[in-house]
Amino acid sequence: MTNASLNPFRVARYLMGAAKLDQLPPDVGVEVALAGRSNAGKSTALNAIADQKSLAKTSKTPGRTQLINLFMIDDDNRITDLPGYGFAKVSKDQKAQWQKTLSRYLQERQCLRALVIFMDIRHPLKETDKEMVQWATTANIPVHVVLSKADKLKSGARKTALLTANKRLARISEGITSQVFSATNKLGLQELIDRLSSWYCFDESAPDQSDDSESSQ
Ligand SMILES: Nc1nc2c(ncn2[C@@H]2O[C@H](COP(=O)(O)OP(=O)(O)O)[C@@H](O)[C@H]2O)c(=O)[nH]1
Ligand SMILES: [Mg+2]
Repeated sequence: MTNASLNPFRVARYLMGAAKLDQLPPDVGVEVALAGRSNAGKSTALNAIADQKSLAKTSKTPGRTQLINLFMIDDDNRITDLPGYGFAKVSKDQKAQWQKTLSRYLQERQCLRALVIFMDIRHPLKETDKEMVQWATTANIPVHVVLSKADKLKSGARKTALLTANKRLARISEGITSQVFSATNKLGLQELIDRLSSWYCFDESAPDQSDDSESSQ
């Protein structure tokens, strides 16, 4: 009856920003984390997934956030927006500290179900991207790679880019999935929503509101 059953992410809302791991909400339920270099199109993608204009702040100035931003889908399911890596205008010390936090998050967060890594389709698998993939696979976290801004390439070049990326990913680890995506023309949006949905535990039968009506009479 609700639109949420078509796109469960429509009800997503901002929960909090955490500068440190101990500020994260209790380690229960399911989290899927979004990662990528600054400017890869992660925030824009999140807005497209949630069908909201400004759920995640999109910015043309890369490297601002150093917070782990959490979005709540329902009581049990969250999306984690990891700070963009690559361009961050921070000191070496801050960078090293941040890498430590990130790798600890991947290794220790029990509710982390999967990692989605956004890469500009025109230049995927930069050194930092490969590092992310490696950390996640070492920690046994499934990785899904999103080749973003696919509208920037023609259909043939898009296919080639996907094939090439898949070959390179297969050399890092087996089982990594990937897709092309464009927030501009919604290419691959449903594929991404379906992929995310497969990791979450959406309880279709029970209302998640904490009211005491058990079911409709
Ligand atoms: N052409 C195109 N540009 C995009 C797309 N997604 C994001 N952008 C642009 O890329 C820039 C960075 O996007 P943003 O979502 O803030 O990247 P983030 O740093 O990864 O969160 C912005 O100027 C967006 O408008 C897309 O699908 N196609
Ligand atoms: Mg962003």
